This record gives sequence, C-alpha cells and structure tokens, in this order.
Amino acid sequence: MVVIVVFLLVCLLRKRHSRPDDQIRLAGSGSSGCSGRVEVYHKSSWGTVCDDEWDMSDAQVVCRQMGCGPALGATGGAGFGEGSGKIWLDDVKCSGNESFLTQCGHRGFGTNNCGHGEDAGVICSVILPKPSFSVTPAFKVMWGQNVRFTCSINTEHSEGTFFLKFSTQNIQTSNSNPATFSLPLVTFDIEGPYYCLYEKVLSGQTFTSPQSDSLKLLVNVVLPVPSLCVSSPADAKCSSDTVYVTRGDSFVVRCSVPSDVPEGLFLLWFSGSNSLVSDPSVNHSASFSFPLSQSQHQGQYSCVYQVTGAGRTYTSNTTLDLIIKCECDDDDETMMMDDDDVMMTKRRPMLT
Ligand SMILES: *[C@@H]1O[C@H](CO)[C@@H](O)[C@H](O)[C@H]1NC(C)=O
Ligand SMILES: *[C@@H]1O[C@H](CO)[C@@H](O)[C@H](O)[C@H]1NC(C)=O
Ligand SMILES: *[C@@H]1O[C@H](CO)[C@@H](O)[C@H](O)[C@H]1NC(C)=O
Ligand SMILES: [Ca+2]
Ligand SMILES: [Ca+2]
Repeated sequence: MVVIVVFLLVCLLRKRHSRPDDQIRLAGSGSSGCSGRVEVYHKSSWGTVCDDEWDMSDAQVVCRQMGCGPALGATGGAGFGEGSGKIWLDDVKCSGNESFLTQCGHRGFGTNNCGHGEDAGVICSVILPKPSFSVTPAFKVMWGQNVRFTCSINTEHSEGTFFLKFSTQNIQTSNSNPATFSLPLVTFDIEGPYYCLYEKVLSGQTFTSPQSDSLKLLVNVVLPVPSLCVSSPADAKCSSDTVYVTRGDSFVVRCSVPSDVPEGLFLLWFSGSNSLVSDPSVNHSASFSFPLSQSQHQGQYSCVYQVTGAGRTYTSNTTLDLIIKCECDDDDETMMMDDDDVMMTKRRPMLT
C-alpha cells in the first residue's frame, strides 16, 4: 500500500518536472542563452508571451528557469523581433520566486488580446565561470626569456574578450579561447602578480567573469664571469695575459660581459691597495683608466659584475687575476714599493 502511494507520488513528481509545458526558450534576433524573446512550449508547439503586465518579476522567473543570473530587463513590443504561431501567455503575473514561468498567473494558455508586435522578452545577467590561468615557465623566469600566459574559460558565451592583467592594469587582450599572451625578453620590471579576466557583451550589456587565480612571476639571472683585459699605448690590443706597462704610460683595465645579461655594475679589485672601485656598465663593459703608470699600480686585478633588480643584488663569480707589472726604474720613485716586491725586479721578456 505504502509502496504504491510512494510510486504514484514519484510518478506525479517526475511528470511535473519533465512536463513539456514548463519548457521555455529565448529566441529572436540578438538573442543569446540569457536574453531574447520568451517562448513557451505547449501542446507540441512553441508560442510567445504577450507584454501586457510583463515586468521584472516575470523576467526574474524566466532568468531563473534559464539558469542565468538576475534579470536586468523585461522587454516588450517585440524587442527581440516578432515571433510566430500561438501567443500562449498573456497578463503574466509572477511574484518573482516561482521556479517555472507556467507556475505564474496568466489568462490561460492561448487566451490573449495581443498580436506578435507585443511579444515579451528578457535580458538576464550572464554568470561567467572563473577562467583557468597558467604560465610557462612557471614561477621562476630567467631574465631575457620569453614568458607565455594561457587563459581559458568554459562557457557557451564564446567570442568574448580575454584580458591579461598586471597589478590591475590591462596589459594585453585576446579574442581567442584559450587566449595566449606572450611577454618577450622579460626584465625585472615584469615581476609581480598576474591574472586574467573574460568579458562578453550580450544585448548591449557587458558581463565580466570573476578574476582567475593570480600567478606571481619572479625573474632570476645568472651572471657569467666577466672578461678582464688591459690595454696600454705599448699594447693596444686588450690583453688578458700578464701585462707590462712603462712608467708614465697610461693603461686601461676593461671589464665586460656578454650583451644578453642586464646592465649593472663592475667592481674592480686591486691587490696593491686591496681596494675596490666600481663603475656602472655601459654597453656591458666598463673601462678603468690609470693615467700614469706608477709602480704602486703593480699587482693583481680582478673584476666582478653586479646587477640589482627587483630589490635583489646578483653577483657574478670573480675573474681570474690579471697581473700588471710596471717597467719602472727601480732606482727612483720607488719609495712606495716594498723592497721585497717581486714584480719590481722582474723585467719584461725580450721580444724576438
Ligand atoms: C514567494 O513570494 C510570495 C509573495 O512575495 C511569498 O509569500 C512566498 O513566501 C515566497 N515563496 C518563497 C518560496 O520564497
Ligand atoms: C661560480 O663558481 C661556483 C663555485 O666555484 C661554480 O659552481 C659556478 O658554476 C660558477 N658560476 C658561473 C656562472 O661560472
Ligand atoms: C653603445 O652601443 C650603441 C649601439 O651599439 C652605440 O650607439 C653607442 O655608441 C655605444 N656606447 C658606448 C659608450 O660605447
Ligand atoms: Ca492582455
Ligand atoms: Ca507581470
């Protein structure tokens, strides 16, 4: 007995929910899944709704039944074009919280005093899902590399626009789904949080997706060991071997790095005074001039390269020592030199 009652109840409920008369669709020119002329399925045919007493409460029910967001407008006067066939509903009176349009009060199916010029429509808001967002290479990027972001969304409201955002600013847009955005040859400036958004215009309304998750990029750099050489009037080519300079001559110590690293700062260390001098790189090199060779310029020189970006300092490994020897006269102007300074006593090998 109980079983039969439950069975009948289930049948009744199933019938109510799958009742074809509950079906509606949005049609007409400029219609989309969430806006258009309201059409009702009844007695095996689609018909329209008259705009008499058609208002936001009625539209709210249609929007809910369509699985769209809240109603933005209730249109009359065949705003989405005139339908054809029956005008199924007239004087629709929804309270706004019904689940189906046909649950609202109306004059009875097919009873109306309307023409298709009064066909009713709705504009519902569109609920867009959160886009997926990814980046390659992930998280840590080498300075000068290319970075590629991908943003995609799962929606029937296609052909919208994707925006790549960097600290709330739009930096790129794309109309394809998935959208790819490239940042070529990145520098430290690109560090920060990125996210993407999707926007779709429907019936003159712009709908925006929630923000994607945000992705943070960090830029890293590995600095090569600089090249170090010295040139002098006697030896114009920049030489990395032990170099002999003559008293009174000028010489120039040059540090350089390849052009595929950021500009930075060269630090030149000199053993004689155990001191560092620094010079910003220009075109990836720096020249330290020593105008008049003195014996106290003799010793080992080495160079390191430093780059500061995004508040961090990167330092290269140190070059091998470059040795500079002065062909200075031992007998005068050598008060500054230690007596046991070996380099003082070495002489330049004779060129053959
Ligand atoms: C629907 O709205 C009516 C009238 O505003 C109200 O009496 C009723 O409680 C509401 N029902 C629900 C389920 O919200
Ligand atoms: C710097 O020196 C360290 C230790 O000697 C070595 O492991 C590393 O590869 C060097 N880096 C470069 C860029 O030469
Ligand atoms: C740096 O390089 C640019 C382009 O190659 C050149 O025009 C400029 O003169 C260079 N500057 C120096 C200081 O060498
Ligand atoms: Ca009417
Ligand atoms: Ca109404």
